[in-house]
Amino acid sequence: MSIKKTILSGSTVTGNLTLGNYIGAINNWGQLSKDYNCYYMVADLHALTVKQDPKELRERILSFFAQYIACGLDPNKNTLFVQSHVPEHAELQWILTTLTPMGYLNRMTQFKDKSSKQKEILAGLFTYPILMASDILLYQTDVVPVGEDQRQHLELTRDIVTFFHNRYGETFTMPKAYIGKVGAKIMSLQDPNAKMSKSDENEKAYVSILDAPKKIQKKIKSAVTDSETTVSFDPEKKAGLANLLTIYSVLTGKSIDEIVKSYEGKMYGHVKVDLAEIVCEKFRPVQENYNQLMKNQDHLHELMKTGRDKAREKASKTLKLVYERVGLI
Ligand code: ATP
Ligand code: LTN
Repeated sequence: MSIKKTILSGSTVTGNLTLGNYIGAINNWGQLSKDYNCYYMVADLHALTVKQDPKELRERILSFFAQYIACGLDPNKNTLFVQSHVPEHAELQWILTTLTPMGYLNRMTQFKDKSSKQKEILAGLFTYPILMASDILLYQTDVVPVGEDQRQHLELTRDIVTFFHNRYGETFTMPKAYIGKVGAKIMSLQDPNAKMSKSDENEKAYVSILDAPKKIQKKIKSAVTDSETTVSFDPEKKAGLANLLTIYSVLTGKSIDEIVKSYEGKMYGHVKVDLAEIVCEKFRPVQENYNQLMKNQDHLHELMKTGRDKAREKASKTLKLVYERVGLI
Protein backbone atom coordinates (compact mmCIF):
# COMPACT_ATOMS: atom_id res chain seq x y z
CA MET A 1 0.00 0.00 0.00
CA SER A 2 1.22 3.46 -0.88
CA ILE A 3 2.03 5.73 2.03
CA LYS A 4 2.80 8.64 -0.25
CA LYS A 5 0.32 11.47 -0.22
CA THR A 6 -1.58 12.21 -3.40
CA ILE A 7 -1.30 15.26 -5.63
CA LEU A 8 -3.58 16.24 -8.47
CA SER A 9 -3.50 19.22 -10.77
CA GLY A 10 -4.35 20.18 -14.31
CA SER A 11 -4.58 22.88 -16.88
CA THR A 12 -7.56 23.76 -19.03
CA VAL A 13 -7.13 23.14 -22.75
CA THR A 14 -7.59 26.70 -23.95
CA GLY A 15 -5.03 28.70 -25.96
CA ASN A 16 -1.40 27.67 -25.58
CA LEU A 17 0.38 26.96 -22.33
CA THR A 18 2.19 30.09 -21.21
CA LEU A 19 5.18 31.12 -19.18
CA GLY A 20 2.67 31.74 -16.35
CA ASN A 21 1.43 28.16 -16.51
CA TYR A 22 5.02 26.95 -16.65
CA ILE A 23 6.22 28.92 -13.64
CA GLY A 24 3.04 28.77 -11.56
CA ALA A 25 2.23 25.16 -12.29
CA ILE A 26 3.97 22.67 -14.60
CA ASN A 27 7.54 23.42 -13.62
CA ASN A 28 6.68 22.78 -9.96
CA TRP A 29 4.73 19.64 -10.72
CA GLY A 30 7.73 17.81 -12.18
CA GLN A 31 9.63 18.05 -8.92
CA LEU A 32 6.91 16.47 -6.80
CA SER A 33 6.83 12.89 -8.08
CA LYS A 34 9.61 11.77 -5.73
CA ASP A 35 7.55 12.46 -2.65
CA TYR A 36 3.98 12.18 -3.88
CA ASN A 37 1.70 10.02 -5.88
CA CYS A 38 0.99 12.46 -8.72
CA TYR A 39 -1.97 12.77 -11.09
CA TYR A 40 -1.79 15.44 -13.80
CA MET A 41 -4.70 15.98 -16.03
CA VAL A 42 -5.30 17.66 -19.37
CA ALA A 43 -8.58 19.39 -18.47
CA ASP A 44 -10.48 19.13 -21.73
CA LEU A 45 -14.00 19.08 -20.26
CA HIS A 46 -13.22 22.39 -18.58
CA ALA A 47 -12.32 23.86 -21.97
CA LEU A 48 -15.92 23.41 -23.10
CA THR A 49 -17.00 26.21 -20.80
CA VAL A 50 -16.03 28.50 -23.66
CA LYS A 51 -16.80 27.99 -27.35
CA GLN A 52 -14.34 25.62 -29.01
CA ASP A 53 -13.74 24.54 -32.57
CA PRO A 54 -13.90 20.70 -32.39
CA LYS A 55 -10.96 20.13 -34.74
CA GLU A 56 -8.76 22.64 -32.92
CA LEU A 57 -9.75 21.25 -29.54
CA ARG A 58 -8.82 17.71 -30.60
CA GLU A 59 -5.39 18.89 -31.78
CA ARG A 60 -4.85 20.95 -28.68
CA ILE A 61 -5.60 18.06 -26.30
CA LEU A 62 -2.83 16.02 -27.89
CA SER A 63 -0.54 19.04 -27.95
CA PHE A 64 -1.10 19.80 -24.24
CA PHE A 65 -0.43 16.17 -23.36
CA ALA A 66 2.86 16.35 -25.30
CA GLN A 67 3.73 19.71 -23.71
CA TYR A 68 3.29 18.26 -20.22
CA ILE A 69 5.80 15.52 -21.05
CA ALA A 70 8.12 17.95 -22.86
CA CYS A 71 8.19 20.17 -19.76
CA GLY A 72 9.55 17.26 -17.76
CA LEU A 73 6.54 15.32 -16.49
CA ASP A 74 7.66 11.71 -16.82
CA PRO A 75 4.69 9.45 -17.71
CA ASN A 76 6.39 6.59 -15.86
CA LYS A 77 6.59 8.53 -12.63
CA ASN A 78 3.28 10.42 -12.84
CA THR A 79 -0.19 9.47 -13.93
CA LEU A 80 -0.75 11.72 -16.95
CA PHE A 81 -4.24 11.56 -18.38
CA VAL A 82 -6.98 13.34 -20.28
CA GLN A 83 -9.98 14.28 -18.14
CA SER A 84 -12.69 13.16 -20.59
CA HIS A 85 -11.11 9.69 -20.81
CA VAL A 86 -12.24 9.10 -17.23
CA PRO A 87 -16.06 9.36 -17.25
CA GLU A 88 -16.16 9.32 -13.44
CA HIS A 89 -15.30 13.06 -13.43
CA ALA A 90 -18.62 14.05 -14.99
CA GLU A 91 -20.53 11.46 -12.94
CA LEU A 92 -19.23 12.69 -9.61
CA GLN A 93 -19.79 16.26 -10.68
CA TRP A 94 -23.53 15.64 -10.86
CA ILE A 95 -23.67 14.27 -7.32
CA LEU A 96 -21.67 17.24 -6.02
CA THR A 97 -23.86 19.68 -7.96
CA THR A 98 -26.83 18.49 -5.92
CA LEU A 99 -25.02 19.61 -2.75
CA THR A 100 -23.58 22.97 -3.83
CA PRO A 101 -25.52 26.16 -3.02
CA MET A 102 -25.88 28.62 -5.91
CA GLY A 103 -24.75 31.40 -3.58
CA TYR A 104 -21.35 29.78 -3.19
CA LEU A 105 -20.88 29.61 -6.95
CA ASN A 106 -22.02 33.19 -7.34
CA ARG A 107 -19.11 34.36 -5.23
CA MET A 108 -16.40 32.89 -7.48
CA THR A 109 -14.32 35.78 -8.76
CA GLN A 110 -13.15 33.85 -11.81
CA PHE A 111 -16.79 33.34 -12.80
CA LYS A 112 -17.45 37.05 -12.38
CA ASP A 113 -14.41 37.94 -14.50
CA LYS A 114 -15.06 35.45 -17.26
CA SER A 115 -18.83 35.88 -17.44
CA SER A 116 -18.50 39.65 -17.72
CA LYS A 117 -16.71 39.07 -21.04
CA GLN A 118 -19.45 36.81 -22.49
CA LYS A 119 -22.59 37.90 -24.30
CA GLU A 120 -24.49 34.86 -23.11
CA ILE A 121 -23.48 33.19 -19.85
CA LEU A 122 -23.71 29.43 -20.04
CA ALA A 123 -24.48 27.22 -17.05
CA GLY A 124 -21.26 25.25 -17.55
CA LEU A 125 -19.16 28.30 -16.77
CA PHE A 126 -21.14 28.75 -13.57
CA THR A 127 -20.89 25.14 -12.38
CA TYR A 128 -17.32 24.59 -13.56
CA PRO A 129 -15.81 24.84 -10.04
CA ILE A 130 -17.88 21.76 -9.12
CA LEU A 131 -16.23 19.82 -11.94
CA MET A 132 -12.89 20.94 -10.54
CA ALA A 133 -13.93 19.67 -7.09
CA SER A 134 -14.86 16.37 -8.65
CA ASP A 135 -11.42 16.15 -10.37
CA ILE A 136 -9.75 16.59 -7.02
CA LEU A 137 -11.97 14.40 -4.85
CA LEU A 138 -12.04 11.36 -7.16
CA TYR A 139 -8.36 10.71 -6.45
CA GLN A 140 -8.61 11.28 -2.68
CA THR A 141 -6.16 14.11 -3.23
CA ASP A 142 -4.22 15.59 -0.31
CA VAL A 143 -2.47 18.45 -2.08
CA VAL A 144 -3.41 20.53 -5.13
CA PRO A 145 -0.56 22.64 -6.54
CA VAL A 146 -2.06 25.64 -8.32
CA GLY A 147 -1.47 29.32 -8.96
CA GLU A 148 -2.98 32.00 -6.74
CA ASP A 149 -6.01 32.40 -9.05
CA GLN A 150 -7.32 28.97 -8.05
CA ARG A 151 -7.28 29.48 -4.28
CA GLN A 152 -10.99 30.26 -4.13
CA HIS A 153 -11.90 27.14 -6.09
CA LEU A 154 -9.97 25.06 -3.61
CA GLU A 155 -11.86 26.66 -0.74
CA LEU A 156 -15.10 25.76 -2.48
CA THR A 157 -13.90 22.17 -2.90
CA ARG A 158 -13.28 22.00 0.83
CA ASP A 159 -16.77 23.36 1.51
CA ILE A 160 -18.26 20.72 -0.78
CA VAL A 161 -16.41 17.99 1.15
CA THR A 162 -17.95 19.28 4.36
CA PHE A 163 -21.46 19.35 2.85
CA PHE A 164 -21.03 15.79 1.61
CA HIS A 165 -19.63 14.51 4.89
CA ASN A 166 -22.37 16.16 6.91
CA ARG A 167 -25.01 14.48 4.85
CA TYR A 168 -23.46 11.10 3.98
CA GLY A 169 -20.50 10.54 6.31
CA GLU A 170 -16.70 10.63 5.84
CA THR A 171 -15.86 9.74 2.26
CA PHE A 172 -13.22 12.08 0.84
CA THR A 173 -9.76 13.21 1.80
CA MET A 174 -9.86 16.93 2.64
CA PRO A 175 -7.60 18.55 0.02
CA LYS A 176 -5.29 21.52 0.55
CA ALA A 177 -4.05 24.04 -2.00
CA TYR A 178 -0.31 24.34 -2.44
CA ILE A 179 0.56 27.76 -3.78
CA GLY A 180 4.23 28.58 -4.39
CA LYS A 181 5.62 31.71 -2.71
CA VAL A 182 7.32 33.21 -5.75
CA GLY A 183 5.80 33.13 -9.21
CA ALA A 184 2.33 32.09 -8.09
CA LYS A 185 0.98 34.93 -10.17
CA ILE A 186 2.91 35.94 -13.26
CA MET A 187 1.37 39.05 -14.73
CA SER A 188 0.44 39.98 -18.29
CA LEU A 189 3.26 41.57 -20.29
CA GLN A 190 0.81 44.20 -21.54
CA ASP A 191 -1.10 44.90 -18.32
CA PRO A 192 0.98 44.30 -15.19
CA ASN A 193 -2.18 44.45 -13.09
CA ALA A 194 -3.78 41.45 -14.81
CA LYS A 195 -2.74 37.80 -14.63
CA MET A 196 -0.86 36.39 -17.63
CA SER A 197 -3.57 34.28 -19.18
CA LYS A 198 -3.36 31.86 -22.08
CA SER A 199 -6.76 32.92 -23.36
CA ASP A 200 -5.84 36.62 -23.52
CA GLU A 201 -7.00 38.14 -26.79
CA ASN A 202 -3.77 40.08 -27.07
CA GLU A 203 -1.02 37.64 -28.01
CA LYS A 204 1.61 40.11 -26.82
CA ALA A 205 0.35 39.70 -23.27
CA TYR A 206 1.88 36.26 -22.84
CA VAL A 207 4.81 34.12 -23.89
CA SER A 208 3.80 30.64 -24.99
CA ILE A 209 5.93 27.65 -24.20
CA LEU A 210 6.05 26.94 -27.94
CA ASP A 211 6.82 30.49 -29.16
CA ALA A 212 9.86 30.78 -31.46
CA PRO A 213 12.87 32.63 -29.93
CA LYS A 214 12.31 35.69 -32.15
CA LYS A 215 8.74 35.98 -30.94
CA ILE A 216 9.80 35.61 -27.31
CA GLN A 217 12.38 38.37 -27.74
CA LYS A 218 9.83 40.66 -29.37
CA LYS A 219 7.18 40.09 -26.70
CA ILE A 220 9.54 40.65 -23.78
CA LYS A 221 11.04 43.71 -25.45
CA SER A 222 7.60 45.24 -25.79
CA ALA A 223 6.54 44.37 -22.23
CA VAL A 224 4.87 47.36 -20.59
CA THR A 225 7.00 49.02 -17.88
CA ASP A 226 7.06 52.52 -16.38
CA SER A 227 8.95 55.57 -17.56
CA GLU A 228 11.68 55.46 -14.90
CA THR A 229 15.08 54.00 -15.62
CA THR A 230 16.65 52.74 -12.36
CA VAL A 231 16.26 48.99 -11.96
CA SER A 232 14.62 48.27 -8.60
CA PHE A 233 11.96 45.89 -7.30
CA ASP A 234 8.76 47.75 -6.47
CA PRO A 235 5.59 45.78 -7.26
CA GLU A 236 3.39 48.77 -6.33
CA LYS A 237 5.00 51.53 -8.36
CA LYS A 238 6.88 49.48 -10.95
CA ALA A 239 4.59 46.51 -11.43
CA GLY A 240 5.74 45.73 -14.98
CA LEU A 241 9.42 45.62 -14.08
CA ALA A 242 8.69 43.71 -10.86
CA ASN A 243 6.95 41.06 -12.96
CA LEU A 244 9.98 40.74 -15.26
CA LEU A 245 12.31 40.50 -12.27
CA THR A 246 10.11 37.81 -10.71
CA ILE A 247 10.22 35.74 -13.90
CA TYR A 248 14.00 36.28 -14.04
CA SER A 249 14.39 35.14 -10.45
CA VAL A 250 12.27 32.00 -10.76
CA LEU A 251 13.94 30.88 -13.99
CA THR A 252 17.51 31.45 -12.83
CA GLY A 253 17.15 30.61 -9.14
CA LYS A 254 18.85 33.93 -8.28
CA SER A 255 17.34 36.16 -5.61
CA ILE A 256 15.66 39.39 -6.67
CA ASP A 257 18.22 41.40 -4.64
CA GLU A 258 21.08 39.73 -6.43
CA ILE A 259 19.51 40.46 -9.81
CA VAL A 260 18.75 44.10 -8.97
CA LYS A 261 22.36 44.59 -7.82
CA SER A 262 23.72 43.17 -11.05
CA TYR A 263 21.80 45.84 -13.02
CA GLU A 264 23.13 48.82 -11.10
CA GLY A 265 23.74 51.66 -13.56
CA LYS A 266 21.96 49.77 -16.34
CA MET A 267 18.57 50.33 -17.96
CA TYR A 268 15.33 48.34 -18.16
CA GLY A 269 16.27 47.41 -21.73
CA HIS A 270 19.24 45.42 -20.46
CA VAL A 271 17.00 43.41 -18.16
CA LYS A 272 14.63 42.70 -21.05
CA VAL A 273 17.37 41.52 -23.42
CA ASP A 274 18.84 39.17 -20.81
CA LEU A 275 15.46 37.90 -19.67
CA ALA A 276 14.45 37.10 -23.26
CA GLU A 277 17.64 35.06 -23.58
CA ILE A 278 16.92 33.22 -20.32
CA VAL A 279 13.37 32.37 -21.38
CA CYS A 280 14.53 31.18 -24.83
CA GLU A 281 17.17 28.97 -23.24
CA LYS A 282 14.63 27.52 -20.80
CA PHE A 283 12.17 26.68 -23.55
CA ARG A 284 14.71 25.46 -26.14
CA PRO A 285 14.98 21.90 -24.76
CA VAL A 286 11.23 21.86 -24.03
CA GLN A 287 10.50 22.72 -27.66
CA GLU A 288 12.98 20.11 -28.91
CA ASN A 289 11.33 17.43 -26.75
CA TYR A 290 7.92 18.56 -27.90
CA ASN A 291 8.79 18.38 -31.60
CA GLN A 292 10.23 14.93 -31.09
CA LEU A 293 7.14 13.70 -29.23
CA MET A 294 4.74 15.07 -31.84
CA LYS A 295 6.50 13.05 -34.54
CA ASN A 296 5.18 9.85 -32.98
CA GLN A 297 1.53 10.48 -32.20
CA ASP A 298 0.71 6.77 -31.90
CA HIS A 299 3.08 6.65 -28.97
CA LEU A 300 1.34 9.65 -27.37
CA HIS A 301 -2.02 7.87 -27.75
CA GLU A 302 -0.54 4.78 -26.08
CA LEU A 303 0.67 6.91 -23.18
CA MET A 304 -2.80 8.46 -22.89
CA LYS A 305 -4.35 5.01 -22.62
CA THR A 306 -1.93 3.91 -19.93
CA GLY A 307 -2.65 7.11 -17.98
CA ARG A 308 -6.39 6.66 -18.39
CA ASP A 309 -6.27 3.08 -17.06
CA LYS A 310 -4.25 4.11 -14.01
CA ALA A 311 -6.52 7.07 -13.31
CA ARG A 312 -9.71 5.05 -13.72
CA GLU A 313 -8.52 2.43 -11.29
CA LYS A 314 -8.56 5.01 -8.52
CA ALA A 315 -11.50 7.12 -9.76
CA SER A 316 -13.87 4.17 -10.13
CA LYS A 317 -13.22 3.04 -6.55
CA THR A 318 -14.09 6.49 -5.20
CA LEU A 319 -17.20 6.79 -7.35
CA LYS A 320 -18.41 3.35 -6.24
CA LEU A 321 -18.04 4.41 -2.63
CA VAL A 322 -19.89 7.67 -3.34
CA TYR A 323 -22.80 5.87 -5.01
CA GLU A 324 -23.06 3.52 -2.02
CA ARG A 325 -23.04 6.41 0.44
CA VAL A 326 -25.65 8.33 -1.52
CA GLY A 327 -27.95 5.32 -1.75
CA LEU A 328 -27.79 4.49 -5.44
CA ILE A 329 -28.07 0.84 -6.41
P1 ATP B 1 -7.24 30.70 -19.00
O1 ATP B 1 -6.72 32.03 -19.38
O2 ATP B 1 -7.72 29.91 -20.15
O3 ATP B 1 -8.17 30.72 -17.84
P2 ATP B 1 -4.85 30.17 -17.51
O4 ATP B 1 -3.67 30.72 -18.23
O5 ATP B 1 -5.35 30.91 -16.35
O6 ATP B 1 -6.00 29.88 -18.55
P3 ATP B 1 -5.28 27.56 -16.37
O7 ATP B 1 -5.49 26.40 -17.25
O8 ATP B 1 -6.47 28.19 -15.77
O9 ATP B 1 -4.46 28.71 -17.12
O10 ATP B 1 -4.28 27.18 -15.24
C1 ATP B 1 -3.38 26.10 -15.20
C2 ATP B 1 -2.48 26.26 -14.00
O11 ATP B 1 -1.58 27.36 -14.22
C3 ATP B 1 -3.22 26.60 -12.71
O12 ATP B 1 -2.58 25.95 -11.65
C4 ATP B 1 -3.05 28.08 -12.60
O13 ATP B 1 -3.17 28.53 -11.27
C5 ATP B 1 -1.65 28.30 -13.16
N1 ATP B 1 -1.52 29.63 -13.72
C6 ATP B 1 -2.24 30.15 -14.74
N2 ATP B 1 -1.85 31.40 -15.02
C7 ATP B 1 -0.85 31.69 -14.16
C8 ATP B 1 -0.04 32.83 -13.94
N3 ATP B 1 -0.19 33.91 -14.65
N4 ATP B 1 0.89 32.79 -12.97
C9 ATP B 1 1.04 31.69 -12.22
N5 ATP B 1 0.31 30.56 -12.37
C10 ATP B 1 -0.63 30.55 -13.32
N1 LTN C 1 -9.53 25.09 -13.20
C1 LTN C 1 -8.11 24.94 -13.26
C2 LTN C 1 -7.65 23.78 -14.06
C3 LTN C 1 -8.09 22.59 -13.34
C4 LTN C 1 -7.56 22.09 -12.12
C5 LTN C 1 -8.36 20.98 -11.79
C6 LTN C 1 -6.52 22.49 -11.29
C7 LTN C 1 -9.13 21.81 -13.69
N2 LTN C 1 -9.28 20.83 -12.76
C8 LTN C 1 -8.13 20.27 -10.64
C9 LTN C 1 -6.29 21.75 -10.14
C10 LTN C 1 -7.10 20.67 -9.82
C11 LTN C 1 -7.53 26.16 -13.80
O1 LTN C 1 -6.43 26.38 -13.51
N3 LTN C 1 -8.27 26.88 -14.56
